[in-house]
Amino acid sequence: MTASLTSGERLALLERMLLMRRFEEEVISAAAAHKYIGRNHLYIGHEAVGGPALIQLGARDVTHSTHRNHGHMIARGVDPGKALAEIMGRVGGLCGGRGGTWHMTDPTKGFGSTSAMVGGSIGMSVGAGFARKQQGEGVSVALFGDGVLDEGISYEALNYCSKFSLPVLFLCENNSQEGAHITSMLAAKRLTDVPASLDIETHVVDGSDAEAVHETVRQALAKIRADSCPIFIETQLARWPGSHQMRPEHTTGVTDVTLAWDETRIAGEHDDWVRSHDPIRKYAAKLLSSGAATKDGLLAIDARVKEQMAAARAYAEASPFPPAQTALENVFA
Ligand SMILES: Cc1ncc(C[n+]2csc(CCOP(=O)(O)OP(=O)(O)O)c2C)c(N)n1
Ligand SMILES: [Mg+2]
Repeated sequence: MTASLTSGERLALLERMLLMRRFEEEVISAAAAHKYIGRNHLYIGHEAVGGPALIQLGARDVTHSTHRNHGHMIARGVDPGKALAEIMGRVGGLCGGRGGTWHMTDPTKGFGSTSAMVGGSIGMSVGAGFARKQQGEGVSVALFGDGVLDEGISYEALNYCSKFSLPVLFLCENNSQEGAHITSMLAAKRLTDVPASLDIETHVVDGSDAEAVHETVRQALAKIRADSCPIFIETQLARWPGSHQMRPEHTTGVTDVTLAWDETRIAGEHDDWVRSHDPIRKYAAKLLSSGAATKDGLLAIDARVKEQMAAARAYAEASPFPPAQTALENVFA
C-alpha cells in the first residue's frame, strides 16, 4: 500500500475512477440514442492517471486539458450532469451548451479550459503557472498526450517554465505503445529526453497503476509547491481499443465490476485489454486482494456511481437546446 493513502482514501479513489468510467459509458449511450451530434474522444483506460493525479489538487490549483478531457473534468469534481449537458449542447451545460466536448471549462473547480488543438493545453498552462507564481500560491497542471510533444509550442512552453522556474506539473499521457495506434511523431528516443534536455526533472510511471501514479504525483506536487519548479511526468498506457472510433462505442463492453474477482468471464475480441490493462479492474482487484475492499463494498460503490450517473443523464436530457435567437450571444466578432 502507498504510505500516503488510507483505506478510505483508496476506496474514494476507486469510486472517482469508476465515476470517470461510467460517465464515458453514459456519453456512449447518449450518442447511440442520438441525443446529440458530434465526435468525442473518450477517456476510458486513462482513469488511473487523471483520477489519482487530480484528486490531490486544491482550490488554488488550475488545470488545462485536451480533446480527451472528460475524465479530467470528473476527476476534478466537476458536476457530471453539467458536463454531460455541455457535451449534449444543452443550456444547462457548463458553458451553456456553446463549448461542447472540446471547450469545456469550470473555473469553480480550477478548470481553466480544455482545448481541441493538440498543444493548446500545454501553452495555456504556462500562463497559468506564471499567474500562480506571481500570486505565490497554487500549481498549474498541464494535461496532454504524447502527440503534443511533436508541436512547436511544447518546446517553448517547457523552455519558458524551466527558465523562469514556474510551478507547473507537466502530466503526459503516453498511449503510443508498440503495436497500437501511434500518436507520437517525435524523433527523440524517449519523450522525457525533451524536457530533460531543458533541465526539467522527469519521471516515468505505469499509467495503469493508480497508486504508483498517486505517489509519483504526490511527490512532484510537494516539490513544485516547495521550490516553484516545473516537473514532467510521463505516464505509459496501453491504448483502449475504442479510443479513436468516429462514433463512441462500448468497444470492450460495459464495465462489469464483478470481473475484479471472476476473471473466467472475461471474453470477447479485446479480452486481453480487459484482463491485463483495464485500470479499474486492476485497482478493484488489488483492493480486494489486500483486504481494503470487499465484494459487497465494491458493488455498493458501483451502485452509488450508477445512481449518480442516472441523475446526471436525467438532468442533461431535461435541459433544452439553446434557443436559435440566442445564437449571437457571447460572440465577440
Ligand atoms: C494542432 C492540431 N493538429 C492536429 C489535430 C488533429 N488531432 C486530433 S487528436 C490528434 C492526436 C493527438 O494525440 P495525443 O495528443 O497523443 O492524444 P491521444 O488522442 O492519443 O490521447 C490529432 C493529431 C488537432 N486537433 N490539432
Ligand atoms: Mg497519444
